[in-house]
Amino acid sequence: MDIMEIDETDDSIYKNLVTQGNVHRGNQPKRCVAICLGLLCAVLLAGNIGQIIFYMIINSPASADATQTNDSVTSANDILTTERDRLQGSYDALSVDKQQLQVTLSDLTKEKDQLQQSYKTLTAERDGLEDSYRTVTNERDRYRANYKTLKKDNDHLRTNYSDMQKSLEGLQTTHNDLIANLSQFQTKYNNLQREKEELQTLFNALVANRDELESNYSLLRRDKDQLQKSFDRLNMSKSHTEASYTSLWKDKNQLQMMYNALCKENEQLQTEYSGLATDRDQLQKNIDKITGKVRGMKCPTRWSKFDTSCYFLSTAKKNWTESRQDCVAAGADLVVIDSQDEQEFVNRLLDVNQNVWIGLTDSLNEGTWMWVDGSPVTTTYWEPGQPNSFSGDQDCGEFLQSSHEGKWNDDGCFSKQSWICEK
Ligand SMILES: [Ca+2]
Ligand SMILES: [Ca+2]
Ligand SMILES: [Ca+2]
Repeated sequence: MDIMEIDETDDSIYKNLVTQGNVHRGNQPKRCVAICLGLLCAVLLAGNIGQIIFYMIINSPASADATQTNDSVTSANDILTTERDRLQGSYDALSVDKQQLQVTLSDLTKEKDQLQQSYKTLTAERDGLEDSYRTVTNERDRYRANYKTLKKDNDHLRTNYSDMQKSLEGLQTTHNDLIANLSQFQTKYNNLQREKEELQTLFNALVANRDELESNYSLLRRDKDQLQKSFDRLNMSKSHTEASYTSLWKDKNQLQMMYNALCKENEQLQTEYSGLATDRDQLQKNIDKITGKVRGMKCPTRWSKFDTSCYFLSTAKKNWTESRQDCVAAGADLVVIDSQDEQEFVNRLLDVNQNVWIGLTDSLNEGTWMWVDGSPVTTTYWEPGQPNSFSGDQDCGEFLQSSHEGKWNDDGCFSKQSWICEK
């Protein structure tokens, strides 16, 4: 039940009260009028009866005889007596009714007074109710105004409620997401806890390192002062270097020009190299053919065949120079050993612990060993501790036979011993 229903109910109660008061006030005069009308009807009825009797006496026949007159008078007297008795009865009845009506009138007067008193009371109550009605009406208007305000507030609250409902649903979704994230965060928290313990261990180690670094810092501080001095010196050097840099920049430009010239020359050489490579390939083919033929050729008597060369082991003994001259006289030269297989072949030619000259010397440039054909010495088989240029006079190479592959030694070129030629 809302406020409007309260207002309407109060209104109807007031109207009923007013209507009932009016009804009570209206019934009192009606009852008095009814009683007066009843008394008037009774008086008229008595008048009519008297007139009827009078005309009946006047209109009776006069020529009748005395008997008839006496009979008529007797009859009229009887009728009148009867009528009188009846009227007397009616009168008595009316007197009784009158008394009753007077009693009733008295009662009605009392009742009227009571009703009058009630009317005054009801009027006062009505005035009070009217005041209350106005008060209630004012309150109703105030309540209506409040109701409108509350209705607006209610609509506003409903709108807010809808928004809050949506927000709640969003918050519920967010809550579910947060629950899911919470488990992830819990896992991450555990991982972080474990990492924290590891970091704590590292931290302790770092604290120890920091203490050590602090002691090192003092040392570094001292070194830094020294370095600062060095830096000042280097700064001076830098100025000199910048001057040198300018000079080098000029040289660089010149070199760049030379480089460009060399590039052109290189391109020409590249072209020539391509031509030479072609010639080399052709020559290689020719060499392969000749090598095949040479491998098929036999060596002279007392010469030994190995690969494409023939080897001669002397029985005579001469110094290194004479030994080489003998080889040259035979169209050969002292042996040049340029492979592991050749090293082992030479070793097999010799008797046990036999030493022979080979085509190895550093007589032109002490310490720089060369083969007699001018090729550089790449792979060597020197005896451990050799070449030692013992007494400062050992410039020729000799081969020392051994159980495996043989070893080399530098010896005085004047020594007389066997040699091995190669051609
Ligand atoms: Ca050789
Ligand atoms: Ca030497
Ligand atoms: Ca030596």
